[in-house]
Amino acid sequence: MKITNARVIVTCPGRNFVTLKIETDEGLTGLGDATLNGRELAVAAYLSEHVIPALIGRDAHRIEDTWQYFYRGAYWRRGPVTMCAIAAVDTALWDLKAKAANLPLYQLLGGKSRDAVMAYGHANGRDIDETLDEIGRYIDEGYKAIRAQCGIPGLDSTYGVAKDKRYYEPADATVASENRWSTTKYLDHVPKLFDAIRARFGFEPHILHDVHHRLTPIEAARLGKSLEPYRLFWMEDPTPAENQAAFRLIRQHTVTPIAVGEVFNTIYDCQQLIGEQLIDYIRTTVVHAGGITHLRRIANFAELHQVRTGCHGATDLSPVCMGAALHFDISVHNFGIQEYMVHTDATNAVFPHAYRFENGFFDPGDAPGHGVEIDEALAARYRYKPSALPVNRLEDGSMWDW
Ligand code: KDG
Ligand code: MG
Repeated sequence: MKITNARVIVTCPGRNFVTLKIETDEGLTGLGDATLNGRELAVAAYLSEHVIPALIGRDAHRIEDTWQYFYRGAYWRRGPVTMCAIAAVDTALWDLKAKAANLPLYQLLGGKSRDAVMAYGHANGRDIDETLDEIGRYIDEGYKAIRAQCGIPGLDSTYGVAKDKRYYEPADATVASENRWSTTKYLDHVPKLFDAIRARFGFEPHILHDVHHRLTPIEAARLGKSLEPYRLFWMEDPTPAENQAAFRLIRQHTVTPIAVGEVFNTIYDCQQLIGEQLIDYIRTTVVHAGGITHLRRIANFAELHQVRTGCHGATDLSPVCMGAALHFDISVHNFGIQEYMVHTDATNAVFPHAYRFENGFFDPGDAPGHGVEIDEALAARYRYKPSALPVNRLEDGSMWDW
C-alpha cells in the first residue's frame, strides 16, 4: 500500500485543530491529529515542509520504520513540534493498517484488555459551592471519576477553572493573557474544597485534582499530605517535571497518588519518574508523545514499574486523538483512566466518530481503523484563529511556575 498524497487540514470549529490526512494507492485514507495548542501552525509547517515530501511513495504498512525514519532522520530529536508531527504520521498509518485489515485498531494492538474505558470529567466552579453542584451533575450523568478545580479567594482567575463550565478552553487570546498566582492562598483553600466534596458525596466517586505545575517540590509534598484524608485518585502535575528527581521529595512525604506527563513528548521525559516509581500514572497521550507506536513503548516501560496510564484528553486534543487513545486504552494492560472533556457540537460535526460515551465509560466502537473521520467541506468553513495559552505571574509580578 503506497502513500500517494498527504495533506494538512487546519480548522477552527470553536477551537483550532490540525489534522494530517494520508492517501494511498488502494483508495484508503488515514487520519492523524497534529494539534499543539497555541503553536498549531509550527506543526502544520513542519509537516508540510519537512515530512510530507518524504512520505510520498513510502509503504504505508511500514509503521515502525517510518517512525524511526522521522525520529532519527531529522537529526534534531524530540521536542513537542517534532513529536506531534511524528504522532500525526504514526496515527494515520495505524488507522490505514487497521482499515486495510478491516479491523478496529484495538484488534491490531492485541485486542481488548477490558470491556470499557473509564473516563473522568471536569467539574469546576468559581467557588466551592459551585464546584460541588458541578460534581453532582457529573455523578447524576453516571461519571465514576471527576476532576475538581475551583476559584481561589483573592485571585482574579485560576488556570483550569473554565469560564464556560462544560467547554474548557484555557487558550483565550491572540497574545497570551497574564494570570496572577499566590501559592499561599491556593494551599490554604484547596483542602477545604476536598473536605466539602467528601462531606457531600462520600468516598465512592473517584476525585482528581490538577495543580498545573504551580508548586515547588516541598509545597507539593505539603499539599499531598494535607489531601491524604480525602483519598484522591490522583494529584496531577504538582511541580514541573523537567527535574524528575524533584519527585523523590514529594514521594518521601505523601501517599497521595501522583500523575504527570501531559506535556512530555518522549519516553526520556519520564525515564526516571517511571524507573524509580516516583509517579503512579503517566499522562502522555497519542498526539503529543509520538503516536500509538511511542505511547505503547512508554506504557510497556511503565508496566514494568507498576505505573498506570492516564491519557491527557483536554479539548485541544482533537477527536482523532481521542479515538486513537481509546483504542490504546482498551488494549493496554496497565491502563488507569482516560481524561474526557466534551468537544463542542461543531467539533463533533467536523470529526464524525465511532466512539461512544455512556455512564462513565467509553467504547471505542468497531469501525475499521480508529473510527474517526473528517468532513473536509465543513472543516473548510472554520478559519484558523490564533489563540495562546495564558502565562502565570506571582503577585509581585515575577514569572511563575517553577
Ligand atoms: O493545552 C493545555 C491543556 O491541554 C491543559 O491545560 C489541560 O491541564 C490540562 C488537563 O489536565 O487536561
Ligand atoms: Mg493537566
